Amino acid sequence: MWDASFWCFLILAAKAQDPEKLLPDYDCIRPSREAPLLDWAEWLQALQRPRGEGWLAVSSLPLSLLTDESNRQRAIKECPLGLLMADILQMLACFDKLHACSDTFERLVRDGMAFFGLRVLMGTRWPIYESLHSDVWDRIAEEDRGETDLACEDPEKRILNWGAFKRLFSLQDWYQPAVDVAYGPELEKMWREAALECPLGFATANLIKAMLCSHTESICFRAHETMLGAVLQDIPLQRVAASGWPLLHLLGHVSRVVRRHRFQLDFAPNELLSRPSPTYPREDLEAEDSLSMQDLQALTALVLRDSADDAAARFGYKTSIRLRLIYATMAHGPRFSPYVSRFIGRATAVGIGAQLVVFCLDEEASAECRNVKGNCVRGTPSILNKFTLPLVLLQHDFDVMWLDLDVFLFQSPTLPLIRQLRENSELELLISGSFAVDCICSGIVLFRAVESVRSWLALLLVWMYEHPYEHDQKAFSAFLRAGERVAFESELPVAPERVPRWDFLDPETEFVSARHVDVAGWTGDADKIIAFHLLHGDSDDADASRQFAARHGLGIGYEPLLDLFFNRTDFPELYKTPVLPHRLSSELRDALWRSRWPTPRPNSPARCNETVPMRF
Ligand SMILES: *[C@@H]1O[C@H](CO)[C@@H](O)[C@H](O)[C@H]1NC(C)=O
Ligand SMILES: CC(=O)N[C@H]1CO[C@H](CO)[C@@H](O)[C@@H]1O
Repeated sequence: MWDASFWCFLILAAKAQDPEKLLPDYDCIRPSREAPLLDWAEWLQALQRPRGEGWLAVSSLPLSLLTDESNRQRAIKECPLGLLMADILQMLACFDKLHACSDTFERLVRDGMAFFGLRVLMGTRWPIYESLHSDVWDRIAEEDRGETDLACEDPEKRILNWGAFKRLFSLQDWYQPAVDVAYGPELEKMWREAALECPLGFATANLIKAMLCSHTESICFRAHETMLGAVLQDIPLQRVAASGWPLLHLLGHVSRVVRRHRFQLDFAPNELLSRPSPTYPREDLEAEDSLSMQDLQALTALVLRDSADDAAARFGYKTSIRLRLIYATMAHGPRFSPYVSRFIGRATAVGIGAQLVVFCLDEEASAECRNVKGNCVRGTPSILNKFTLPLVLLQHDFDVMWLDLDVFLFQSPTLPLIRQLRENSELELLISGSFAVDCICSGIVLFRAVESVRSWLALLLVWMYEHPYEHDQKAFSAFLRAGERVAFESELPVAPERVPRWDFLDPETEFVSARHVDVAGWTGDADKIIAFHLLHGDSDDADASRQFAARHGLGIGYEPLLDLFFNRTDFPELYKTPVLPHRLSSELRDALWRSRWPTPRPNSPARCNETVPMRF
């Protein structure tokens, strides 16, 4: 049997600069070069079918292979989370049969879970937390009570009425009452005592706080994850289950609610993190490229290179600023995909259609894009793709301007970009901002094709990949040192002096946002607007963002501007000519004016920061 020290192998491996190790394949879904011990991806898929058939029933082959010690050694290199999954199923089977093997497997499972922690286990597709929420525990609950009072029902406990806290979780809507206790004065004043007096109650409070942190100020996530992990590492799982604390259930729930992406990439790690070889594209290697890379490569060969070079020649003739500029966006889901063809139509009307690449993350987006003969790259839904497509384009020496799909172009951004870069040719990254505070908004970003931007964006992508709860814009801001925080300074992988030289795009009149949040808006001359960001909600798939918005009353004055601007069957010329929307339709004019500030932008806008209490 192997033990916890085997996990050290993984720690050492992760330090290497191999792209495959920097973006680890936790779910074991990437094609492997050598013949694997078993088809992990196929097993994973079987585990994800509706539960009816039973996890054990679809796992007999993997489980029998993994009883062999040398196979386990291979498995820990090939697919450590698959091995952990197998051990969980073995453990539950042992407990179910009241067999002595339960101790061995319980120990292995606890060590494996401690090694990976909440951050990884919340993101993986292996149903690790789901399987821990098992009815096997109910059947053994009576057998295994230790001496210490893990249930904390004893009224002599001093710090908190733990029993009352525990019973909150049987309420229909336990969230707010549980948050109130977790952040309450008792736990704030005496968290060390609380950890000793009732470790599982303390762990539960930390899990709730990790959940709140992950969608407010995520910098505090790690502290709570550490506290939770420390408690769970010491207490056998059967005792956690028997204590009545809902941890084994909540782990799965919290993961579902806060995760914004999975460990899945459409581009291969080396396509993302390495520079293409000088002889690229090499036809003989084409078969090894990802589907997204094949699409992009075809476009690059056919049109993009020429379009970007044409534009560079056209706009750069009198200046030292030569941008080989590609515009990029992405779309998926029923709110966005239907508008892909009109987005492309508008881009073409203002003169940048040939340089626009659309990352089509579902079938409808692809169909819309193909219909208008756009430059389409196929992929699958993930917020990570907001970073992956620009990074791959940068690796291929294109400058990239990212535009969220909920941006309505009034005019081509190319000239304003060149003007700003001519004023300060040192700038490497330009980004849109808010009107009344100096917060960045990553809906519109220019990445210049220079090494500092490439390596910065690569580190940001790796960070996002490894933190499934992280919000893309917040991470962007933190990595630019633009006010928001996702980690303490010493934990960020980019040193301040390695941050690209960046500045805001004009947030007052040119690159502006709808006043759905009160710090956004525009002022001045509407005819000078370049891009209007309609702020049509979060592009990731976290339930938490929506729940948080609903609870905190965000989105006051919210209007479906995306539909208003992109669903004008009455004004087809909006998507065929560069006509300005407010000159065409009084409805659009009124909508635009509702975001207008009567006053100029404050000379010193409020500092961009957020504060959430950070307590254990
Ligand atoms: C656009 O408008 C049409 C007609 O009003 C409507 O049927 C359709 O659902 C709208 N599309 C979206 C994506 O809302
Ligand atoms: C926009 C915002 O919340 N700004 C705050 C940043 O922090 C300072 C000092 O803590 C506050 O005074 C600001 O209001």
